[in-house]
Amino acid sequence: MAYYLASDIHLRMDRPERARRFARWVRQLEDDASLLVAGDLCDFWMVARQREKELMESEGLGALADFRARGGSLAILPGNHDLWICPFYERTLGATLLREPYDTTVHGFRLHVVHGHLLGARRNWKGWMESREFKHAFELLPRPVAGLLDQLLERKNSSSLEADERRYLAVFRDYAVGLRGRADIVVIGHVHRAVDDSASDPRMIVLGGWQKRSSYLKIDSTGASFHVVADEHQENRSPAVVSRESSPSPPSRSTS
Ligand SMILES: [Mn+2]
Repeated sequence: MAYYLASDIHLRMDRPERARRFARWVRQLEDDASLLVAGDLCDFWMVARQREKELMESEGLGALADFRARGGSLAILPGNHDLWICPFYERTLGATLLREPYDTTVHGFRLHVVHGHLLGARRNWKGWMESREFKHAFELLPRPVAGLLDQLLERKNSSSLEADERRYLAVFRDYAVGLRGRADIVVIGHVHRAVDDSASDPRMIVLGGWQKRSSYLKIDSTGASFHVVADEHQENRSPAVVSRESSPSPPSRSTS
């Protein structure tokens, strides 16, 4: 049975193409597959501004509900954007909620999974954005004001992106090294750039965001492979698939 990990899909109603791409991917998962979403399935915008009964109009969440209905199992580890709607995930999608750090053994690989925002590279003002007060304040803002704030944050995020990513990745690598001997693969999200340090011990994989491409880790009896698929609509060319296979002989440990 195949086990998949993805994170940072950042579903939101005003990005239907992203939801459609995610839904297409979910629909081709095997009926008996397991999917772990390692945080930020839904964007804060969607969490704070959409009523709960509107959420299921998202094609991405609909595809997850169908996946559950045909036998798939779904686990969600909350990220900094979707912490607030975990009860909704549990109730509506039948998801199992996980707490980080989450350790599990899959097909002989010892996995250690965190979303990544709590590892110490975060700016203080971003921590405040995760407070209940901020969410309540954001819910009450008139739409044009909320839209403006959303744009400002997006611009701020992209202008400092390079430096932020470098800072986070350095922290992530230190964190992964600290797990040597206890984990075979350390899986992290939050930073939207996909990274596979396949030669390091433990192997560190940053799952990457779904804003412009799709990326996921697949683990089955043949090994662990990380896939990054470019979006043909955005890149305006046929999808390029990057796939790295890890050693086909995982350490002989109990499989769960
Ligand atoms: Mn995040």
